[in-house]
Amino acid sequence: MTRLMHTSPSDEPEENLTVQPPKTWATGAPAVAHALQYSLEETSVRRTGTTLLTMNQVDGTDCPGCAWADPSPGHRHVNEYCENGAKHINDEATTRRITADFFRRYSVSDLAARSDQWLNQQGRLTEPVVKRPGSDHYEPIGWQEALGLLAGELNSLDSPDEAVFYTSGRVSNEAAFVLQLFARAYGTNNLPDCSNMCHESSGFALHETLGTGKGTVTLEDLHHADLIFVVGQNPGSNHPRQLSALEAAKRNGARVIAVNPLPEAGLLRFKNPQKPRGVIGRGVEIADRFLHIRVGGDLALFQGLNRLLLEAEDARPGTVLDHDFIRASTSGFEEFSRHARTVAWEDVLRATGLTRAEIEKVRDDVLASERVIVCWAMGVTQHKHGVPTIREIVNFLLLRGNLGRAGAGACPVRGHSNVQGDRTVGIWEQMPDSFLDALRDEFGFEPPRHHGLDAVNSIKAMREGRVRFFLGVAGNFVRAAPDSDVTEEAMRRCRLTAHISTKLNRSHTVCGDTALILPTLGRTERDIQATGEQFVTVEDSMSEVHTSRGRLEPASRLLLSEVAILCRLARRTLEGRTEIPWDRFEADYGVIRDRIARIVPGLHDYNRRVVRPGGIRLPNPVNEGVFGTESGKALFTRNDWQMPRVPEGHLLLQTLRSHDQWNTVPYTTDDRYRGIHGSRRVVMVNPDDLTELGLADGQRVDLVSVWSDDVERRAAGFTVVAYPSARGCAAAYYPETNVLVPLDSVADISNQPASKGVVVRLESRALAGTTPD
Ligand SMILES: Nc1nc2c(c(=O)[nH]1)N[C@H]1C(S)=C(S)[C@@H](COP(=O)(O)OP(=O)(O)OC[C@H]3O[C@@H](n4cnc5c(=O)[nH]c(N)nc54)[C@H](O)[C@@H]3O)O[C@H]1N2
Ligand SMILES: Nc1nc2c(c(=O)[nH]1)N[C@H]1C(S)=C(S)[C@@H](COP(=O)(O)OP(=O)(O)OC[C@H]3O[C@@H](n4cnc5c(=O)[nH]c(N)nc54)[C@H](O)[C@@H]3O)O[C@H]1N2
Ligand code: SF4
Ligand SMILES: [Mo]
Repeated sequence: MTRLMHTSPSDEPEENLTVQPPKTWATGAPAVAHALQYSLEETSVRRTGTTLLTMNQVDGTDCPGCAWADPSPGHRHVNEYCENGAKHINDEATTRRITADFFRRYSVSDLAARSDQWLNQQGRLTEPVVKRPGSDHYEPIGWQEALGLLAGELNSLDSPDEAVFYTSGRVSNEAAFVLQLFARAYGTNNLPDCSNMCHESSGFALHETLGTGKGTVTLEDLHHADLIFVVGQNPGSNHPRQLSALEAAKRNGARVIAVNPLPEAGLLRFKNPQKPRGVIGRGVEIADRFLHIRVGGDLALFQGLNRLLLEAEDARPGTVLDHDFIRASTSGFEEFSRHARTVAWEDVLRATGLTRAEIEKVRDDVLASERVIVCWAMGVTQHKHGVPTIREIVNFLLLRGNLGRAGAGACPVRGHSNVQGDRTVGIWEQMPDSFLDALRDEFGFEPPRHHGLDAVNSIKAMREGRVRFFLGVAGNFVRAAPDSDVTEEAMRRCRLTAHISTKLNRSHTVCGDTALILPTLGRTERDIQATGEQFVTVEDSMSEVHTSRGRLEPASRLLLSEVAILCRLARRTLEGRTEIPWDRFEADYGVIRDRIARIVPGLHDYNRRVVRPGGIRLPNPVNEGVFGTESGKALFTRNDWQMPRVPEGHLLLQTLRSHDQWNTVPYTTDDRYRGIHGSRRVVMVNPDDLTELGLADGQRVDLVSVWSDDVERRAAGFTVVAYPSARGCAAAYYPETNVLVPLDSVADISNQPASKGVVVRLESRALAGTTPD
């Protein structure tokens, strides 16, 4: 047996952990104080004022945090940000700097032994650096030479498909469009992105059933819904302003049902920091009903619920289902309903851990509601059966015509602030022919038509030597990806790895023969090009496209913007091979937007419309009653039973975010709402499971994942925390536990890593050393 034991570097002393009872409310006065404290540690008082006061305002800086939508211009607060948005923006606006001295002092091996948190804390990257073959140190390099190295490498590959270009959703529309244009003009669709690991399951399921990969609701819809499901989401930490929307909905009479294996603070009670009442009062109860579901149980829940709705219709024909809508606008109902009636209750109850009475109460809520919205995030998408689960959610919405009308619909809550926009402008390894045709017509070259590599397949291709060049823009690929050791080994096989980044992260320490770090402007910074000051544009989770303009002086005068780096790289690589005006793109981002306007439906007249207060709302055909599916109708689907099988003595582990991290970047070792302080190497387990497993609260264990290959994946040195997680389910933080997620453990159809459905056993540390290899 091969043993993969990833002791992801950790500088935390073990004895620092303290555990308090989880909080039952989120976002009150302590949250604001906490954000300001973090801001002041990272930056100066004046910088904090500049960044926070313009955040999410018309013509201000878009929050680089999550993709939650801003209220319409007349309804914004002076402080239109949350505690975590403030942390993200100040993490970028820090006054700490990494200079050439730093890389003389620390070798790549030294840096590889540091924790994610330490690497981030070193501050902003300030000049391009290179690690040359055979060396263990980065050293300064000029931009010209750096781009020459990249271009030379790209032009020496046997095929353009030996290169991959990864992006995260922090990238603006302008930079993303330039990157995909460059990749395709160069000859490849290898454009993996963070979305491959995030909402890919939503994209596939919604596309197939509704003909659009995007959510169908606006903030207004949320405010006017009667019933809102929040499934597999922790908005108190990850989309804090969603709580304001839920609060507004509740004021208008909505009920909220939270579905989660953990009783997350923000789902229970919310104190709105933007209102005096919110800071001092008891706050609003958010969830009227909390379903303490087992990890992976959501498909079963919605199947059970759909069955109950069909039976309610049988009992009172003509009163439950929206027959007109089903007849006129959907197909597949018969087959779906035949199958739904066969769902066995004992399976549903086992998979969900809920009682039938609980699910019947949800049915009653649904029957009492005209307008229903289902919100979901990673708790739903990151499962083997993520796609069928979302299809089943669509079935649920279709039954009562909860699509295409006000106050109702599907709301996949996106992660990165511009992850949705990047897809709109062409970052996807599988863009449809209509988009590629438009690129061809606009730019006069034939883009490759065969699909490119997504995140998981890129790793496989690197591992097999089929990919030898990796460029990452605005992310931390090796930490975000599953199977950390496998991914790192694959990355090290590349001839060249390069990253366009604002801050240091582990991906910079896992190098190909040659490695480059290309430092760039962040969103908070002034971006001045040949024609003057530039702004960029981004799209939020509700398809609103708006501007973002930085105000701060750049962290270093050697920084280039992402657009500038990519345009220069493209020009250098493709010299004379295309007519694409890279120079003009770099000088004036408006020229890029003019070209996007001619390619992306809905972004016509982009430059003029996007600067209006509130920007552009991209049309969603579903809301005009149009389903872009093959049949032109919304599709009911039949989803066969799929549940994770967990052998005796094992738990189903979900890997999740703490309150104090941005994806792969922990800011501190605290998770305030869950009451965990001083350590991230913890595993949360229900006390009854601990008793059954013969383990104790506070005990040291290794997490060992179980998969069908001969590899033992082990995350060593975790402390058990007794926690009210659903029975049979454990939770631990990402990215420390990514080593446990096998590269082959992916969602069916979407190929998204199944980061929330990892079968593990807990081995007490005393025994761990003696496990046979
Ligand atoms: N502060 C902060 N904000 C962020 C991020 C961040 O790292 N930090 N990341 C951004 C990004 S890229 C994303 S994608 C989003 C992620 O936002 P979330 O999806 O909220 O992120 P996770 O921490 O992965 O939390 C998953 C939630 O789903 C629950 N869950 C896990 N498994 C299941 C299940 O099987 N069923 C159900 N019903 N629930 C389950 C967990 O208990 C947890 O509450 O947040 C974005 N916003
Ligand atoms: N086990 C497990 N794995 C997961 C997940 C999980 O829940 N569990 N979640 C998945 C999800 S939803 C996602 S989205 C991915 C996230 O994966 P990524 O998006 O790849 O990771 P981030 O941590 O957001 O990337 C942080 C880095 O981005 C760079 N950066 C920040 N701002 C900028 C900028 O403005 N410009 C540039 N050029 N660089 C910038 C900084 O260098 C920083 O170190 O991880 C996925 N992986
Ligand atoms: S909810 Fe999201 S977008 Fe809004 S301020 Fe907070 S982190 Fe930023
Ligand atoms: Mo994400």
